[in-house]
Amino acid sequence: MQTIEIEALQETALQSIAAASSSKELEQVRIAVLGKKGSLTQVLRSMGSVPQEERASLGASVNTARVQLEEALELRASELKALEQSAAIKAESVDVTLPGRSQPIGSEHLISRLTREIVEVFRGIGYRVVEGPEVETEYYNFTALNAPADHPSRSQQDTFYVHDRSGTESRVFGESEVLLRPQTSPAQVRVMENDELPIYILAPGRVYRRDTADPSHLPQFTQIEGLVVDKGISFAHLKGTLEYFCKEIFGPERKTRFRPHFFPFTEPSAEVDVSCGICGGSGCRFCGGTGWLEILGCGMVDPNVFGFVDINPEEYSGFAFGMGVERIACLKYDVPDLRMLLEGDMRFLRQF
Ligand code: 2NM
Repeated sequence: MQTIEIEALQETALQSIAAASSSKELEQVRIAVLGKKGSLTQVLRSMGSVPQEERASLGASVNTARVQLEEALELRASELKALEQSAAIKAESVDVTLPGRSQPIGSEHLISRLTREIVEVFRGIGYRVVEGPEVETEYYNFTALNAPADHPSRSQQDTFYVHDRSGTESRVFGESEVLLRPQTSPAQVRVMENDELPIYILAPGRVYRRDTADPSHLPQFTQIEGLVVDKGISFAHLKGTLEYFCKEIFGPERKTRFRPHFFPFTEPSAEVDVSCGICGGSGCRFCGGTGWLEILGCGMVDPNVFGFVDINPEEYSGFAFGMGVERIACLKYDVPDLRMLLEGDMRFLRQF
């Protein structure tokens, strides 16, 4: 081994160090030169067999080569580390100038909110909420509510009956045909059958009627019915309760009036009107020139209904009422068409 060979080895190694394009490649160069079996390491190991007179100068050359290569390796390592770090940062970087993706925030629908508000008014005066099935039987929906066998609301024209798969036979449960409830009162009948007296309940929920959608009808809507059964309940309690409710929901400036009406399940019965919010009662197109808008039906529970649920009408009396929430929403917010509530047009819904 000659000094000149060591210098050549050193030169080749320096070139490899300069050419290494990654830390991994550089590490391989280091192992090839300075590792256990590296080229320079082998030279160092063979120093013992070098003749005495050459040993000092050859030793110095080998040492110089080792020191220089170590320095070159260290320098290149830090260069490559810096390059690799900035490449990694670039690869992971986020362009903060890009426009963000907006997350539209939903909100409670007008009908859900109004249902909740109406329920809150009655909870405030001691009513509790009950719910019942939307698929009902003719017994709970009509028979127990004193609707005669030939009452028009029982007909296929007015009520959705559930049929079998072939669509030819009515579905029957026990003795009774199965239908989509057109009112929530069957839930109240179940309460009168099962619960302790007195009863102060509110039954909100979805109901179904065979009507074509138009400005004042929907085939499916939200109804709220109320029922009180207690000792000594009179029509005065009914009037006071519903007048209080109207003031809470429509505001103290709106007036109410009761008109006699007929329902099979109440006697006497009445419809309640609230003064028109557009004209204030003088008459306009919104109220059909009458100054009044119809908002609910009500009455004293017919003793025949009590007969079906085994309540003694000599001991107890009660009143009941029912209203359509979509209709109340239109009258409260002066919306001319019930269908607007269901169209999902955000320009409309955002106003409430
Ligand atoms: C109405 C109008 C009048 C009503 C009656 C009953 C029950 F279960 F007690 F018989 N629940 N709801 C009732 C009375 C509903 O809706 C216009």
